Amino acid sequence: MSVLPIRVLGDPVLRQETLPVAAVTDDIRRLIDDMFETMYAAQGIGLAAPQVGRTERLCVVDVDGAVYALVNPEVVLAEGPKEKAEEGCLSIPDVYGDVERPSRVTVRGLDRNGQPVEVTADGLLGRCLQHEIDHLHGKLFIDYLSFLKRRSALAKWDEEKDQYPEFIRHIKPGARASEHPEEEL
Ligand code: K2U
Ligand code: ZN
Repeated sequence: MSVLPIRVLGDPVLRQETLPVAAVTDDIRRLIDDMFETMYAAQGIGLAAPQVGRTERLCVVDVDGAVYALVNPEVVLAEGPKEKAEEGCLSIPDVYGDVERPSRVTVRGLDRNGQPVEVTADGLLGRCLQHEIDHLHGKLFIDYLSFLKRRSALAKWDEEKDQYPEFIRHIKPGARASEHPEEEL
């Protein structure tokens, strides 16, 4: 398994529509495994294929131990009151904004074995699923911000983006926050 470089805002791959996966092959399973490795190393709770430069329609999530690899996922039901919460994105580091989303979604797709899977979730898992599925259609959380908040977010990104030549963010393998920082000497 490999930790892959993450594509950041400005890379056109983040704005492309992904392609449905025709069959869940060993190559797709390898990509899924690499995406989990990359997500954990980046201390994320979700990751979509375009964020590692791939156009397959798939994402991975791990929210408090609720772990899913979803191939060709789609939201089949969005319900409940809209809820606003702060979001970030591994592809737009250090930029945050409040996003309003339906509080509960039902998502259908295929798992890593090509078997149908259906997830109904609210809370952080529900939000993460919506964030990741947006990625698969070229949509980013900043698109939901008001004009002024998006302008402010993009101004901040303008200050940060020079750290990522060619829109590539390199992640150190195994770069998890230590549980015992006092030991990090
Ligand atoms: O797709 C991504 O960029 C990973 C996102 C997933 C996410 C964004 C907003 C709300 C929920 C999930 C995050 O950057 S992962 C970082 C993170 C970690 C803990 C809680 C929220 C976000
Ligand atoms: Zn994101």
